[in-house]
Amino acid sequence: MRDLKELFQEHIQTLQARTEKVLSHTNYPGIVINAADELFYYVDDMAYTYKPTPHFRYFCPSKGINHKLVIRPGQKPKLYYYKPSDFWEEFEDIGDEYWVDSFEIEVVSDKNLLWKKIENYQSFAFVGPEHQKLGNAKLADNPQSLVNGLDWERSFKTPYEIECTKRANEIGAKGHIAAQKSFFEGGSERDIFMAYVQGTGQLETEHPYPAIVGVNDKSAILHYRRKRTAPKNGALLLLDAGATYQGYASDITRTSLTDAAPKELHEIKKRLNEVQLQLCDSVKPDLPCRDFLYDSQKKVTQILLDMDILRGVNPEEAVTNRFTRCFYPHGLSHMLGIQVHDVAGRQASQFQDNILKKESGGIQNRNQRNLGVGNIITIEPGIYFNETLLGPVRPNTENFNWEIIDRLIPFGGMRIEDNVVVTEGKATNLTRSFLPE
Ligand SMILES: [Mn+2]
Repeated sequence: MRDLKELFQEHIQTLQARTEKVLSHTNYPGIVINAADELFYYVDDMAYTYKPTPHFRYFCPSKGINHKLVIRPGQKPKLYYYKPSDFWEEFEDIGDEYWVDSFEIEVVSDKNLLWKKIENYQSFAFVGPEHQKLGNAKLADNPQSLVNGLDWERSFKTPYEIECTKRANEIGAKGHIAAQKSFFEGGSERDIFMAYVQGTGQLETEHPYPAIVGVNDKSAILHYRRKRTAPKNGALLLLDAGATYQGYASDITRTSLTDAAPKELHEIKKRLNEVQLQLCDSVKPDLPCRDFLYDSQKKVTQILLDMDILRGVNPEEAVTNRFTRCFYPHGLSHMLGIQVHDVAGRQASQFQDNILKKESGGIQNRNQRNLGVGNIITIEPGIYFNETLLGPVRPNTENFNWEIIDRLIPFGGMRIEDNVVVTEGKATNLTRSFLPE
């Protein structure tokens, strides 16, 4: 395996070439990318957890605030590195990290001076927030076609980015293993979450999104955030939690069941796992994600039919009639990268805005494009028993088996999610090698 430095050097060369292509198409002489300042709570001197602008992070792994990056054809990227003299806060030295040699670096200790320097890049495109801080300088404020062009490129991951995502999966998997142990030992949602944090060795602020730790019925709330101290000794755990490596996210979901869970749930989990692995195996270049969602909806419906939870319809009808949506109410897949729901999933082509908006059975996938080599996507089918979704169809006693459904509602539901790289051959599953189950 090549080391990270070598991979990064190749990454930055690729990004330089990609950016030059976007610049020549959009007729800007260069780009200034702003990592952005901190944001503060209302009438407070406490700041939100800081994340640099993703466009900045794509080029530069530095986590610090206010840095600015200038990309021009034929020149090494120039990094204005913000480092004031301050005794309240630590502003880290650049150090000798693997990425430092790839930039021409100028350290600037004053924020206003930094903005003054940017004003010299007249007629460049400016990417990121805070364009208003530029005063009278004429830089184009986030021109849509240029941003689309860069976003599109960003959806094709370089070997460096794939390696970072792989490492983020390795870290996340350690967290999942520790969390599952806590669950099987009777831990509460809060105990399980603490075990996850400990297992990853990362602070919560370093995780890519707030972990979803749902025990029993709470597992059916898709973005459930509370971490309760009770109950303990749950029957079902849905854990959707990731980690990061140099800004790149993993996004992993596992569902665990104890013997106290109804036997139907054990069977559904076994079947859902088989379906999820089949879906991962069918990932390939040119696959239209909209059809892929439909395929997953039919496969999930088949499980519900085989288990006699749905009746008297075929899978196609169940999707169209929106019966499937009552159990599987979300998309199958999204792009994954620096952003957990990464960019360009709804772009039809490089310089077009997000225009792909097609539903399947009342559900829109975040990813609507045809897949391409280098895309990293999630595959995350689910089956839930949630009164909010099922209440409106209760009058239908012909197609829904309420005897089983009502027994399962107290246990919530399940989802299984892996991160997959599209390649020319068999897709690479970045999750299963670290977390087989
Ligand atoms: Mn996801």
